[in-house]
Amino acid sequence: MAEWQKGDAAWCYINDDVTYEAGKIVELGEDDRSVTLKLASGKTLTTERANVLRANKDKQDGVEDNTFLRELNEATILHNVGVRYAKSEGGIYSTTGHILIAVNPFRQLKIYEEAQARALDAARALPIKRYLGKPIGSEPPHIYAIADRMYRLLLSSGDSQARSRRPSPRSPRARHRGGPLLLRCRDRSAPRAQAIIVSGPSGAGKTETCKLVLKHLAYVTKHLSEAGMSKSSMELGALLVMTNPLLEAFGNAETNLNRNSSRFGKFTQIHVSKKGAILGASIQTYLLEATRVVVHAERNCNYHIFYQARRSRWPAAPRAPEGSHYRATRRPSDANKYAYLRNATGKATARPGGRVGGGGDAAEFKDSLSVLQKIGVSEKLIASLWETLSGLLALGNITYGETVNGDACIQNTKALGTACKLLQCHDALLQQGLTSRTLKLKGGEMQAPLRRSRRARRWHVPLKQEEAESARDALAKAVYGKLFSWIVTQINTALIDKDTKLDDTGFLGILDIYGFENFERNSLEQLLINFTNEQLHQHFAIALFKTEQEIYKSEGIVWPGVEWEDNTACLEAISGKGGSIFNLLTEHSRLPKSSDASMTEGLLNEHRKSKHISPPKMGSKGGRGTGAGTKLTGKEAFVIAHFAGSVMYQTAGWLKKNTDSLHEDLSLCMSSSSAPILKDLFSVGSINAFTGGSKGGGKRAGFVADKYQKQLDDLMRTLRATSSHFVRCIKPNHEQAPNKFNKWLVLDQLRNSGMVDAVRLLSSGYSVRIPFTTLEESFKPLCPDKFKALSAPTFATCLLTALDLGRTDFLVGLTKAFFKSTKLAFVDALMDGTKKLEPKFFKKMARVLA
Ligand code: AD9
Ligand code: MG
Repeated sequence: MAEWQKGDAAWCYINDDVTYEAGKIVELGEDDRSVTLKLASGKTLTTERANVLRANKDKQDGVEDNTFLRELNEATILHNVGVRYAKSEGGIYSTTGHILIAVNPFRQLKIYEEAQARALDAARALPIKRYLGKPIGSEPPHIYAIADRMYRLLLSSGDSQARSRRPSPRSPRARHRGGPLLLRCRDRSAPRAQAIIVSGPSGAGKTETCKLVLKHLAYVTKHLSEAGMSKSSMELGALLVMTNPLLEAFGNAETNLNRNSSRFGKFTQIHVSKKGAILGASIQTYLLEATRVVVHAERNCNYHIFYQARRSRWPAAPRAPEGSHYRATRRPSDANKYAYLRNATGKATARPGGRVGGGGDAAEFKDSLSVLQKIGVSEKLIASLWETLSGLLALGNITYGETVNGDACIQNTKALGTACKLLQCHDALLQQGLTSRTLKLKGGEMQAPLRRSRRARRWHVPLKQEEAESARDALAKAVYGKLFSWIVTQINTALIDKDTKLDDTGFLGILDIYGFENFERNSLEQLLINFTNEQLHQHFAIALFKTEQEIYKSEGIVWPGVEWEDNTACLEAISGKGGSIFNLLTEHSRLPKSSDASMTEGLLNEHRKSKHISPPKMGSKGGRGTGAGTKLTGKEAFVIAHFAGSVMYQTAGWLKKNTDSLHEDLSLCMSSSSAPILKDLFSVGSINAFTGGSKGGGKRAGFVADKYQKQLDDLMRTLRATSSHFVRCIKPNHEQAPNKFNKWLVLDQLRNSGMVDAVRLLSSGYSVRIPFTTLEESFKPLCPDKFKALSAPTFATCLLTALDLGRTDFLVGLTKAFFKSTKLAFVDALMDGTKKLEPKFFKKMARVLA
């Protein structure tokens, strides 16, 4: 770090609310540890040097690529992103190297649609067309630029056809910035697969971003279709965009953080031919939040589909096979009538207009229905689907009382009757499954639950009220989880022609996955989510290293390499061999007499000396907030030091969650249903609600964490084989309001998304990159004529050596000079004209030239 000088511009960390405030150094403490600043607010403040970061000059405000900032640190990036956000619609985007930062505008922008763009000044408009075939950096940052780059890279790694789509020679603008040179040339070594990884917290705009990527793809493939394909590329592109509302109807819900929150992770793979046509696509989903079906918090809702369907006629006209029966009604049934639609306060959350941008529940119901019909689901199955959803609501209305023996008994038999009718199952079977469970004798075979066994090899053990309620809810969750997987399977079937061979084709992958979570209470779901983010962070780091290496390589420079804090040890602690969290969880889930507390104790014992797992601090009450929970001990919670910060996990209920078992009687009851969908979903070898695949697998395949780990392993293997592109979505405020930029919230996300680490990586090498053109514009007019004719690299070398920069302080590439950040102040002073070029300086230049 260069020494501070009086008059230096700086960002001073004030507190978590204000974050950084601009100022100027007015005094340097004699102890070498403090500085005094005059802040922009007029205040004078003495603080530790550790709280102060270097600032850029004003003229650098709002640059498109954060790496163009001569001072790269978290304060300058935060400031730059904020300035851009306030300045223009397109300013929601900026880049850091090849990473796109997208700040949610929370309003409709005119930068996406052709029609809207045309209405604007054509030169400033940003439709898809503007980005076609353009290298990154030649146009302002945009998601279309990343989508286009991805598509071009995929084609350029293909056959000779790709050559004709090579980007046009770079504009002066691109040359000025240096741009990503690797894009200029055809890259035969690039993988035949590209992936875009979109991350960010809930409501940051991940799903909208992914939809824009799809829209771009549908646009570019619109006119491409290959002879011999039974489904044209254009149809498939349109189908991909079109099926989104159906998937969102089943997998998205209103939460207090996002009115259209995706409650599952999604990886879409689009197979593309060498000529650029879409051959087929498939969607893999992860970790649907099934609990939401039975319980949701205040200001939250159940899945959209339940409300959409209330707008339809289906509850009143079940089993109607005609499409005409599914009309939207004007008077939906009252949501308050259904226990599963009421939130934790006991009332249904008001839903003024359905899903955001969806046109209201009635219109969305029609959309969902029309997608189901378009993807070829039969009327019989559609009717069965509505009935089943309706049956789940009826199931939720079943309430329990207690018999004289203290066992559970169903109170409202009317709800039970409705549920049986809609789920088309045997009344007595369902009633029995909801109030008791069959225990088998060792070696005995499970028999039809109602049949009395002469050999008495089984018992019906009555459930207590709480157990019965949880059996009812487990059934609703299992049915919904399977329904969701079934919907995904139907979409996938429509998106892929079974006769199309996809083995050797390249693909574009789009990953829309939950961001890092740290709540007041963090449970197993948060561990799985944060484990995903830990894996993705590692992938990000490796990919970033590679990109950085390529930038140097494209400039003809050997990359010096930098230090990076590796998170492998943390990943090992969670999922590695031996006593990792997942292994211990599996072990304790198998032991009949184990408990959450004994698992937690065992875990902390195993990791006594671990840097990554520790007991909760004495008296801690929860995650990052003050928390209202009870004090936690080493039997109820543990802490993991993640790359994005420490998270305390509370382990109550983990063993139950991990086994996720629907008791066998209820499973059998569903498989004996005459409803076409249920029969299918609960038959042997049916869809696995968790993974969407079919049942089966190794001996650990039954546990939730193991299944998820396996699913994630597959995903990571796929991602590692791609060339990955990263989009970091940022939520600028909690109120989901336009034009509101909460600096602390944004800074927190920049840190959690690894952007600050990325900046550190960029700035610890030769982070200051000045294009030759800038050096020439600034210095050539000041130099004697004989230097003006020099080529750009020679001029840069002479100039920088004459500036007394040491051999290791800078590197000269093909289009720009790379500097150590320590030399920035000196270079800046010269470029500002603060330092004069003396005649002796030109003598030095001449000596270098000689
Ligand atoms: V969650 O983790 O699924 O809860 P996401 O997916 O990150 O979340 P989403 O894409 O659903 O967030 O965006 C939330 C809302 O922000 C959308 O419903 C839009 O109203 C708004 N949004 C997001 N991106 C844009 C955009 N580029 N332009 C306009 C946007 N509005
Ligand atoms: Mg989403």
